[in-house]
Amino acid sequence: MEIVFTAFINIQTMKKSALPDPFEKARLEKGFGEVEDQDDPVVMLLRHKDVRKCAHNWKTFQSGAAPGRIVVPSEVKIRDTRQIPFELDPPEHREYRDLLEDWFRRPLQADYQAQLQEQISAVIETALDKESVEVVGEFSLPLQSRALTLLLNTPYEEAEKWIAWGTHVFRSEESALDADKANILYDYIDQAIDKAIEQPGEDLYSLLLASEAQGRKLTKEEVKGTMILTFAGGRDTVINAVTNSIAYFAEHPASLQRLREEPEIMGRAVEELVRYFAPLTHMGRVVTEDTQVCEHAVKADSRISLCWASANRDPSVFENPNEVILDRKMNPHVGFGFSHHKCLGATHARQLLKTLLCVLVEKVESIDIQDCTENIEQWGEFNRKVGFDQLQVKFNPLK
Ligand code: EMZ
Repeated sequence: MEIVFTAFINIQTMKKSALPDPFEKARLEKGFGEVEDQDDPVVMLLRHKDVRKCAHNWKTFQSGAAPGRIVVPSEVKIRDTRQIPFELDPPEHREYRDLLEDWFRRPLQADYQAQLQEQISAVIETALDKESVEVVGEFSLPLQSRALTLLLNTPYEEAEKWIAWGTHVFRSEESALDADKANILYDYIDQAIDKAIEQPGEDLYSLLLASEAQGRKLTKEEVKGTMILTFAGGRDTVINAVTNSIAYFAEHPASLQRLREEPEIMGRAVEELVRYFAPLTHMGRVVTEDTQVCEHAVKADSRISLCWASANRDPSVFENPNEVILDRKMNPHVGFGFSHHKCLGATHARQLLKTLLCVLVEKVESIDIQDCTENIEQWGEFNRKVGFDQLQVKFNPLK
C-alpha cells in the first residue's frame, strides 16, 4: 500500500522537464545492463568508474571497428564511411584529431561569440513574437543549424537546407535507421566537397582538403567521414540540450532569476545541465579480447557501451544526482564523453548553451509549457527519456 502511495505522489510531483534516471537499480545491483540491437547485443556499463576506465582503455575496447558498429543502434547497415576521428583508435586517431583541434576551438574567439549571440538573439526575438512555439522544430533545430554554419564557416543561408532535414540525419519518423535519409546527407557532403575542390575557401571542407595525415593528403572519403561526424554528432544532441533547457527554465523560473542575479555561475550551470540532460545516452565500443566487465564475461568481437547518462547520476560521485544544482562545484560529468574520444564539438556546444542562457536571462521573463510529447529511448529493460518529440511553449518577454 505504501509503495503504491509513494509512486502516486511521484507521478503527481514529477515535472515535465524532469529526466528520470532509469538505470539506478541495475547500476547499484550489478553495474551493467544488456541490450539487444539488430542481433548484435550490447553490455551497457552503468557506473561512473567503469565507464571512465573502459573509455580510457582503447586497446581492449576499440572504436575503430566496422564503420557504424560502435553506434547504438548500430549504423553498419546504412553506412560504410568511417566517421573521423571518432571511429579511429590511437595512434591514427591522434593524428586526425590534431588536424581539427584548433579549428574546433574557434568558439572561444570574440567574433565567433558575437555572431552566435546575434543568431540566438534573433531566434529568441522571433519566439517572443508568437503565442505558441514548438521548441524542437521551430526553435532548437534552427538554432542548432544556424550555429553550425559558424562551426563550418559556411554561408548562413546553408542552414535552411539543414533545417529541412529534421532533427536526426539517420533517423526519420518512419524508421530508426533510414538509409534514404542518410543518402541526402551523403550527397550533400559529396557535392560540397567537390565545390571546395574547385573553389577552396575558408571553410572546414577546404581546411580538411588541404590537410595531411599519414604522410599524404586526406582522401575525399576521409574528408567526407569527418564532415558526416560534424553534421550528425552535434545535431540531435544539441537539439535535445536546447529543448531540455527551455523546459527546465519554464518549470524553474527561480533558476532563471538566479542566473540573472548571479551571471558568474553561468559556466557551472551549463556543465550541470549537460550532466543532468546527458544528451547522448551512450556510445559503444568493440571488445578486442575475451575479458570481464563488472565481473561479467564479455567475448572478443562483442560490444559494450559506455552509458554517459547513467554515469552522470552515479551517487558515489554526485551528491543528489537527480537534482539540478546550478552552481554544482565538483562536476566530473561525462556528458561529453571521456578520454581520447571526448567530444570535439564540446567547445561549440558549451558556448552555444552559455549564449542561450545569457540571452534568455536578458530577454525572457518566464516560459509557459502548453503541451509536450516525451522522447523516450528504449534500451532493453531501460526506458530513458532523452528529451521531447515536441514541446509547445509561450515565451513571455522581460519588461
Ligand atoms: C555518430 C554519433 C556521434 C552517429 C558523438 O556521436 O552521433 C549519432 O547521432 C550519429 O547517428 O553516426 O555521428
